[in-house]
Amino acid sequence: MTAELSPIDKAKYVAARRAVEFVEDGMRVGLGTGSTAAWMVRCLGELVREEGMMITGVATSTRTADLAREVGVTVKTLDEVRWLDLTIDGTDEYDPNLNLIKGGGGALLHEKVVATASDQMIVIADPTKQVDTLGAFPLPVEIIPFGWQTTKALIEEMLSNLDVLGRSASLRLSGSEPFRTDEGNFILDLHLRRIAQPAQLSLVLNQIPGVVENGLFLDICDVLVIGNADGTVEVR
Ligand code: ABF
Repeated sequence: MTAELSPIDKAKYVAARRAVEFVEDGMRVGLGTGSTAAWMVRCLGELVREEGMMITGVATSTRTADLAREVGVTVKTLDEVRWLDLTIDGTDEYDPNLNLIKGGGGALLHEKVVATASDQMIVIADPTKQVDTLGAFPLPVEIIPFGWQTTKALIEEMLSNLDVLGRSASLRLSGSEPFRTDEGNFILDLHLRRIAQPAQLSLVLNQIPGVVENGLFLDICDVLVIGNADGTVEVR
């Protein structure tokens, strides 16, 4: 599976390969979204096809569900499964406390619901995602389409009272149309550059009525698996 991989894909692959070692026969596993998580889904497919493991996956996006079925992993809904043994997902940023920014792929809401419904969350990443302080990656916030410009203005006003360096929000587009999440919502990307107090920001954002959820994953990640292009892996 690793022939002719670029260095970055090699790093993602080895992180995914190491993370699926946490998966045991019969487990219910939350399946993340993104290119790193896609490697993990392919690795799970190998466990099913080559080792006969029984794995039930709950996908965090339609594209992950499609890939999981394609590689032989049984896919069920969260309502069918109710609770998960573990979730394995990628990230856009991680800090030294294993706090994350997620949602660059647009699936943050399902990712947070699934991770929260899991005994354990394992995050797979490469070293390019590491930061000292969260915020260099624009923070995705899922909002309802109704009154989205008002919600955006409220968020920008709220940001002026918080300890962040940048204060602008942009509507994520897909071509010339607003990007739609799997729930039909919009995403605002907040350009903050440095988030000094992520817990406070997360709480304040989620109090705004038009906001559904934000991409700060705080105290949710239990294990971080970092893959390197030379094939080595670090587990924190
Ligand atoms: C998901 O996919 C996200 O929450 C994050 O936005 C993204 C990471 O993608 P990749 O692994 O392709 O960098 O995990």
